[in-house]
Amino acid sequence: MMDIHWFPGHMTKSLRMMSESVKNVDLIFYVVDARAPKSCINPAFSPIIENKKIIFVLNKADLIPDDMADRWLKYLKNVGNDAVAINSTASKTSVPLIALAKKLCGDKIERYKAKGINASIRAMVIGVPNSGKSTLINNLCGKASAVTGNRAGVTRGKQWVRISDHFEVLDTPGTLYPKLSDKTAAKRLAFIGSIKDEVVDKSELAYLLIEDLISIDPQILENQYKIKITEDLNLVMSDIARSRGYIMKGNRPDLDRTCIAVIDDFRKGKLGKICLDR
Ligand SMILES: Nc1nc2c(ncn2[C@@H]2O[C@H](COP(=O)(O)OP(=O)(O)OP(=O)(O)O)[C@@H](O)[C@H]2O)c(=O)[nH]1
Ligand SMILES: [Mg+2]
Repeated sequence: MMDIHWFPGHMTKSLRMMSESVKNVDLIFYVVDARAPKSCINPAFSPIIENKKIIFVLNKADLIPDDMADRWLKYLKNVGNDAVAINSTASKTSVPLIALAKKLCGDKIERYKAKGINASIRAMVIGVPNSGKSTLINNLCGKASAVTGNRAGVTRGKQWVRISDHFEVLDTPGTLYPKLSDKTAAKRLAFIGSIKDEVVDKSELAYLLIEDLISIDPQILENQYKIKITEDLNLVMSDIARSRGYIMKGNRPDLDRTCIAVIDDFRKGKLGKICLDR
């Protein structure tokens, strides 16, 4: 099974920073990637955020089937959380999130107003790397205030961004588990780009990905690459290589290139709307 070597020291520091920041906020936007919501829920966050108001943001909902988004929202609500599904890349989609935040924390504004003070609701955005925290912030404020990018570790430090007269949001660097002992979560976090590509073996990752996809529905790969799924994953990968025309000298399939392409296709949503965590 794939071993992921990364930098737990760095993540321990992020968690420490997070526990400091939590003291100064009224509310937490807990951003999870809709393609793997369960894997994005970081057990290391729990002790830090207990006693805080939390809204789960099922982000990248455009990349999964609508019924899966509904089921995840229902699940998160059933276990006692507020939750909304959004596509942060489409403008103004965070309007319901702002309304919900005001509903949960609006009394603060009123309390301060009564004392003649102009207060703001302060929310903090947390989540694993690449889940779309900074994109959500830009959506909330309606302009590109935070730097975004389709890889882990784009945001390096925390940054307060003003959304409106009575609303401020804190962007934070993505935070992973201090120990990724949950292997299923680890591989799925790697599929969705939450773990730096430099620390995973992309070939191994691609085989794990096609295995996962086949177990969800063999048609995902069959339809996209016009191949027939068999038990033999090497054969499946060779067929994908041929289908994409990745052939080397001597008519050999270029498997390295194919592995990178499959991961890329999945990340770009070219394999269709897929939720890995059921
Ligand atoms: N399709 C889709 N893509 C999204 C959505 N939200 C963010 N993205 C993309 O996901 C990638 C990562 O977004 P960021 O906002 O940089 O993610 P982050 O959580 O701030 O990442 P770190 O700062 O590295 O922790 C970017 O390529 C975004 O365009 C969404 O709702 N739907
Ligand atoms: Mg960011």
